[in-house]
Amino acid sequence: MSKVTVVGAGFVGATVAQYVAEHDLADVVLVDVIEGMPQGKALDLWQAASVLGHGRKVFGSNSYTDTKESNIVVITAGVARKPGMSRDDLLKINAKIVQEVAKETVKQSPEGIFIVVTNPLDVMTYLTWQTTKLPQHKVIGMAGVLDSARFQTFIAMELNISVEDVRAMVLGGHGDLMVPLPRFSTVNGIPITELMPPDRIQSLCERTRNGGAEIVSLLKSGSAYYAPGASVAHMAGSILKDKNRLLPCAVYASGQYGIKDIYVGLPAILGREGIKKIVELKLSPDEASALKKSAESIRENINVMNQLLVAV
Ligand code: TXD
Repeated sequence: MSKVTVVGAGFVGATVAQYVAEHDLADVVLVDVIEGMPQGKALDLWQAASVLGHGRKVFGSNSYTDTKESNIVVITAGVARKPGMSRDDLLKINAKIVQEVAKETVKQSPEGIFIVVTNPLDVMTYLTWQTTKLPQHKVIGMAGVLDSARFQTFIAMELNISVEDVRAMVLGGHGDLMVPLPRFSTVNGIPITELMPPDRIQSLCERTRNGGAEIVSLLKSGSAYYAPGASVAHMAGSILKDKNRLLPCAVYASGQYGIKDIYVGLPAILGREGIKKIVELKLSPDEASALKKSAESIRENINVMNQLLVAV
């Protein structure tokens, strides 16, 4: 029996629970600090199971003891940036939350694989690794699957073709400096560089980099949750079914691509034990320097976080 715990039963957390159950991947435990809310969403999702025709159970709880022996722990707990709040304020608040969640969940599931979703993503994934003291391959961040899904969707829209045939790769940090890779993005094996002019590709890359902000500005309050939820469920499926999918994930780099000792989005093979391998591609000088720049900005943020946490 597989069990997935999702901490933070907000928009992304509840959507992860929905897709994991609907795709018959595992039973789900939804945890939140708000009393009654995870229980209500879980009961609603469990009732949907009888209509949809799967047998997965969804429990809601305010207690970590209910999460014990999970195969996967997903961390979405955190707060969103509010007017007047600096990036550092947000970093500090979410770092305290993620630290607490990581500490409590790893006690219950010391064998689990952790998928981190809370922003700032690469830094929170590093913090989860630091806090849980788990091996690096068992702590993974979700961002690259989502950013690549956005790029894939924009490519399909541009060419007016089915998104099913589009595969794209976005590496680097989950922020303005992310690195979409048109050379490694194809429509059923045909590089998109053969199918559209460079200026159109550049504009799709730009839209991808702003993909999160585009949705925030349309929603007015809150941020994206369907595609993020689907992306987490996709990663969970590769782990639970030991599928060895090659997906861009935030992984601990130990020298790959010339990057060391930080979490950053790289192509990786994902199976039962978590990250089985980081795949190294030969990047062009421009691609390599964009990835380095993105990695340096993550490193700076990790340093800021460590200073903020020491100061508490
Ligand atoms: O690509 C990606 N990684 C992302 C990241 C894509 C989408 C969203 N991304 C980030 O995920 C977003 O910036 C946030 O940091 C998280 C969660 O986003 P969501 O939209 O789900 O936020 P909500 O709806 O505010 O949910 C957060 C929940 C909320 O119910 C809080 O009560 C809960 O987190 N929370 C806690 N739960 C447990 N324990 C603690 N301490 C706690 N603190 C808050």
